[in-house]
Amino acid sequence: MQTTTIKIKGMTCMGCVNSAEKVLEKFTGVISAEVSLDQEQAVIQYNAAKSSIAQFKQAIRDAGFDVID
Ligand code: 9UX
Repeated sequence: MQTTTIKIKGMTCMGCVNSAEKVLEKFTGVISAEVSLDQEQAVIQYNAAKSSIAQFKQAIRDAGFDVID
């Protein structure tokens, strides 16, 4: 299992946080996704054999938020 932190901009309320968590938790490889509004980031525990950081970033962008690389 791996852990990654992705920096996210553009979340303004807890609804945004829930949306971001939901898109991340859809990936079969994601074990847990904790998104913080204050810290503007997602901490994701995942199985790198099943999903990738690039997929997570794309999903967050598709949900309407900005990812800082
Ligand atoms: Mo809050 Mo965010 O009303 O996508 S849900 S701004």
